[in-house]
Amino acid sequence: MTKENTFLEDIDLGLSSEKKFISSHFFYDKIGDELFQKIMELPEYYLTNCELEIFRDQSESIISSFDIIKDQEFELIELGAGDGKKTQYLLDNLLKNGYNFKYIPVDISQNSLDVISDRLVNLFPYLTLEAKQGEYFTVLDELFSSEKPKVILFIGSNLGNLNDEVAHDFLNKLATHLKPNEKLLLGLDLIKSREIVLPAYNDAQGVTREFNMNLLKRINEDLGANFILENFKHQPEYTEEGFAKSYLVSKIKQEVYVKDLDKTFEFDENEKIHTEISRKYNDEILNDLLKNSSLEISDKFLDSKNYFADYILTKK
Ligand code: AVI
Repeated sequence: MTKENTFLEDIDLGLSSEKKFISSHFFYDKIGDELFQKIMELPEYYLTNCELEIFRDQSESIISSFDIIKDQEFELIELGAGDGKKTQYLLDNLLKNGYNFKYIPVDISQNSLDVISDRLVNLFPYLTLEAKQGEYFTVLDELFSSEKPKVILFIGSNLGNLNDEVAHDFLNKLATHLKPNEKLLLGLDLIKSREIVLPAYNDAQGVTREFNMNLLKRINEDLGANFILENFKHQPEYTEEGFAKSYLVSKIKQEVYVKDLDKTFEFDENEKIHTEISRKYNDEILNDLLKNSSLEISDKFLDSKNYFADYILTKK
């Protein structure tokens, strides 16, 4: 099945459903990638700076928690290439301390991998880097055929974009790839007050609004739909149990035609399309997700405001 077919089928499913939804992984086309880069630089989007601070100030302790023997060659696998700005602190420290490792960023987007590879190879001429393009688990299946010890990085609270059931399955699947005592470094945004969380998803410059609206633009452009963007608004919500959710809300009663489906979808006034979940966590929630898995929390690194945590999970 091609990517376009999946998009078409998923949009059909989501817009036909009683509670309308569009999967957040469709945010990330070229424009979406650029908007997300901008989001990460917004003053309200505290997640990036908090995790950056953890990596900047605590890389040495993080590396100790990996429990790696210095001379033994190991592979540091990062799921989701990002821009490398946080990981670079870890790489710098590993190189300075003479660790023998290969850094393997994994991403579905070859473009993202090219950008991060160029940046890091320029910064660290002695870094051994081998980028791998593909779906996480396809690449992991391939990588785990080698016997070398591994550490997996999954940072940026990317797990939070999955609902708890899917996140539980995802962690379980990751665990099956690790050998006893190998580590997963998992970066998670923590539960905190709505006064802090909501602005992160509703910034004053309107970048997050544009990011959310870009979904409708994509459906118009890729599937020949006639969404009128002005007829929808961006609406983030937050529940104290730690669920930040984003919606696109229809301002009026209206119909939208999707040419590639030859189908018309009706929207009531104030009807919502759910577009994203950004889960916030604490130890209890994470332990629940790890129930019946072979991973356990062995360490935790916090930023100075206690907003964000990088957990070290060890394979039992
Ligand atoms: C990629 N992910 C962790 C971001 C988040 O915070 O859920 C995506 C995002 N959506 C709106 N702003 C940022």
